[in-house]
Amino acid sequence: LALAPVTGPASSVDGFVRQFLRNLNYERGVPLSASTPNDRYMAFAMTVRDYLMARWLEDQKRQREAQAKGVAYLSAEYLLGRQLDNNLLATGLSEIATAAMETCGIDIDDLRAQEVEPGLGNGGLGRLAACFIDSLATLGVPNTGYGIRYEYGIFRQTFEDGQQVEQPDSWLRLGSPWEFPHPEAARTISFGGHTETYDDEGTERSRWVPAWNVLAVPYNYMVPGYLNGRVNTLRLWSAKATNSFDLRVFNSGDYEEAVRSQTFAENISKVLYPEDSTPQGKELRLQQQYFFVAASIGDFLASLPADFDPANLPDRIIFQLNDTHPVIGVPELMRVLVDEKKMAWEDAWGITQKCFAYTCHTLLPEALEVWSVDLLGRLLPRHLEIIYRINDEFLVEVRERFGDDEMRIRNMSIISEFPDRSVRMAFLATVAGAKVNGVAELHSQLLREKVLPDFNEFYPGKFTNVTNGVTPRRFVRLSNPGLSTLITEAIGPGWVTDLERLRELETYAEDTQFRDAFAQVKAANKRRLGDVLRARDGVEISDGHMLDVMVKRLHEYKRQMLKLLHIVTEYEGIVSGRVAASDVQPRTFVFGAKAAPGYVMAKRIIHLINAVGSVVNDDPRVEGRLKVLFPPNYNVTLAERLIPAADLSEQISLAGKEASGTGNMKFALNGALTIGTDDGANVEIRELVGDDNFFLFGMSEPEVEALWARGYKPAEFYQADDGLRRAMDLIASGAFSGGDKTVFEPIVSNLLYDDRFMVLADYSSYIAEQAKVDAAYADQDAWTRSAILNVARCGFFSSDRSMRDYIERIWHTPPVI
Ligand code: DL6
Repeated sequence: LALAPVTGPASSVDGFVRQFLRNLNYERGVPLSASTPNDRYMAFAMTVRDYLMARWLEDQKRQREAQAKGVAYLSAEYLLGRQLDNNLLATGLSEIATAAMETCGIDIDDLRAQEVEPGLGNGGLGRLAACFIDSLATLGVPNTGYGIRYEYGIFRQTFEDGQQVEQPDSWLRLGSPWEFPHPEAARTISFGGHTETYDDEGTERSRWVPAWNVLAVPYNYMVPGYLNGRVNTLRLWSAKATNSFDLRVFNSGDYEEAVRSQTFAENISKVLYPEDSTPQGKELRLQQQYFFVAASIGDFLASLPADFDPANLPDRIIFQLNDTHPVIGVPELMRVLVDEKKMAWEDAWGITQKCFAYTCHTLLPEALEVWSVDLLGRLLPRHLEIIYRINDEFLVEVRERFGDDEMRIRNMSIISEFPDRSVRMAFLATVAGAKVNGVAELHSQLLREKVLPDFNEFYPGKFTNVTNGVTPRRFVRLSNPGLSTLITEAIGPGWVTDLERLRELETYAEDTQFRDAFAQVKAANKRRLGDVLRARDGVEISDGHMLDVMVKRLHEYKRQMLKLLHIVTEYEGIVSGRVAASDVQPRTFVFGAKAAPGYVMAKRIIHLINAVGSVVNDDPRVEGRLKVLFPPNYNVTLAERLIPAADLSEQISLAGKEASGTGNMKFALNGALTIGTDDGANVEIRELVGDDNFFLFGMSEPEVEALWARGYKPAEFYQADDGLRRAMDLIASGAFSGGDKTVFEPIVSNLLYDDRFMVLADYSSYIAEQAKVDAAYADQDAWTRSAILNVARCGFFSSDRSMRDYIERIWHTPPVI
């Protein structure tokens, strides 16, 4: 079928206005005079969309015709952030759109404020996926991002008495203008039942006889490249019941029973990562994983011509596994090839091993997913059989190579026997993947040497590194317009797609005028943040304060506690009278963090941050020189305001625990200096910006290991450091809990007697380095120079570069011209 001719609304203010009013009248059914803010936002977004439509259709056609190899990025999370500005930027329409809205008497900022961000991710992993698909579109590489259209994204965080309360995030309540549902293209996804063998003209074959199924309905989203006319697709699946309700039961009056199957099916895409501390939650999560992966693989296969030879699959697709969540795709592809396409097992396995690659995003053993054999067998019996066979054959190879080294075989088996028989998804991904990568140099090294050393030995060349990156479009060009203009005036606009060109700024670091202008941009960004926080949370940012920011998920390994001990130390110094308030460098400490709903210690730490904040902020002895802010519900939208305003970026995880970090890159690219450990991508940031422009503290990973080996006793560090003792004692005394010593006692005891993440061991080094930060900040001009050098030297951390690395080292998917 021929596509409609490539046309779109006229790229003029008039053309935009006409299309906007058309959308308002014909799509929303209202005249401008009677429209609500949501009507206007929806019509505006649809208008921007209209400008992308022709390109999107064109790109789909081009990709189909080119039959080029593409990337199917399989990710359970996409933390997209707001779409409106990004899409305006990609089309180059900002000025026209602003003028058009002015013509209509509408303030474009009011429209922006209407957009609810789709928070379909928890943190770094989901945001990385969103950066990657942006970069692939910008590079012109054919890509479909596949995931789940959660009806409720990451919870909305509020605080009650300083404690986290989770509210549902109903991001779809007012509709989303960016999605295109295709119920006609729904796929049936099966679960449960049993397997059987049958005779297929003399060959014994297996088949799966499922017990129940659901529909996976695709919702397409545009993923525009930056000013290149390219638009890729993000396809998110929503679960629907195959039978929406039982009319017979309904008519008999049992309304609940009549819609039971619908409720059950739709639960699958209801909410991002439901609590997995209950068996029910775990099962739902596995259902989610299989649901989106089976739909995505089926979707891709269905897009191929009817006579396509599956032997050629590796020439057409690479399925990138974003962590272990989509790994059930491996036995799914095997099932399709062997049971449905009737391929020989060996051929199917050869193909599968070329079609998948696996990215690991963690170093925490507890974050490497395992599924109990019981559960997997109940939900996906055929897949379990396939996994067993993959494992059997793999272990035969291991024996051939290493002999009957039973310990090693047990260590490498995809099926673990302890504590319960279960499937180690990271092992399955490693055995099946053409490549396995970590997300920063140090992480990849630790993955090879510590997490999967036997596999690294067994598969020479399979392991590689691709250091993460962030999209410069969203995280500099859009979020920091002041800095963007300054950079563009200095070196031209090319940096937006070629971030290494920021190097050209190095010489400007020596230019007084440029430094002044840079400092002014930072000051303006702080004022802008002040406006946001005042309107959002009713809090103020004080003039002349250093903005010291720690934003990331709340996890003990990330060590928000260490930051808090620094704040308490500063506070204790003042209230004890040992330090004059007037001698303290004024600082505003900003936290942003959500804790997993079931993570009790993380929630306690949130409570303590808020408690310390209320005491410190209200204590007149502090003379307003220390301030703690913890705006609730940290999300991409807030990050875009917070990061450009920051002076100091806190990246203080225990060395060897943070896989990479991406916030660290965003801060450095926006001219914040980092105080950090030698962990994750901090290592690479420090190497690039230079020791003089980075505040390094704490143990290195080998030092951490050595301390564990010696036997870590946190109480010894407590005893040995007066400052630490005073800070901990102050918390233990009930000073932040109205005199009640019990409230934060579990935190104090945990630090003293367990301290898995060695907060106390790194305390003194952290405090000493913070003193250097204070001293450095006192020389504003030198600080600005360092900040400029951070920007100039961090071009490496563009997700465009990450994508090029994936293409070169793993995918081999050139752009389609
Ligand atoms: O690779 C993206 C991001 C890293 O920057 C963080 O260091 C890492 O913690 C995060 N990992 C996860 C996955 N957790 N698990 N499994 O969110 O990935």
